[in-house]
Amino acid sequence: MTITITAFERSPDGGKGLARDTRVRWALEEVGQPYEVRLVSFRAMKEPAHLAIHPFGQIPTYEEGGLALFETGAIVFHIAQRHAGLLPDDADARARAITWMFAALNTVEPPILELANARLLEANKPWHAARMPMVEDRVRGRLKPLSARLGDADWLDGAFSAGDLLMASVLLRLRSSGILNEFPNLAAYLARGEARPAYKRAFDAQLAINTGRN
Ligand SMILES: N[C@@H](CCC(=O)N[C@@H](CS)C(=O)NCC(=O)O)C(=O)O
Repeated sequence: MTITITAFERSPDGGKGLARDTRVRWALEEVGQPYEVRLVSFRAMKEPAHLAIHPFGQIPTYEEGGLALFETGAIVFHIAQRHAGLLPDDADARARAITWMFAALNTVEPPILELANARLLEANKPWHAARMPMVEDRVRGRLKPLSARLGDADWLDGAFSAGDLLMASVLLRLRSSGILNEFPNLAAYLARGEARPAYKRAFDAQLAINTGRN
């Protein structure tokens, strides 16, 4: 059955791989599943045809036969459950990997998004400079324990899993802030994720669209 995902017709990041279709592409590449991409404009995302699949009018979505999903966490989880390569077979190890998926999206990503929004949308507000240290410290408050837990391991819990895929995807958004460099083991962890051939394929595919080279 053909898998079709949606992505921005033109991503606001110009192809840095921060749009969340990259996470879904990465998961599909890791498990070796071919997929098609339907590009959507900002306007089309808010129109009934897209809202029928994604109630919040966003990307990415995932369609396979009669199944339509939204939310990258749910999509990556679905891919990881259906295909070998992203979740361990052992039940306890699998539960721990799923825990890291939730930790990435529920615990680590929110302050990182807050920082991104503060930098992008609030830079001209009179209170911006006073607020930034607080927002950055909230990010450090998550990175410090994450860094301590990772230690000198390659991945968060044994072999690379969907938990690492989502955690690395979340950390990517910090690159331009420099904060990640305060935690060298996390910077190296992200670099390991980006060095995976599946990530490179996913990144290149979205870059090709965003630079008009597809
Ligand atoms: N929690 C959602 C967030 C989806 C999301 O924020 N998508 C962004 C692109 S990365 C989007 O579509 N933004 C446009 C909009 O919200 O209008 C997920 O993980 O899939």
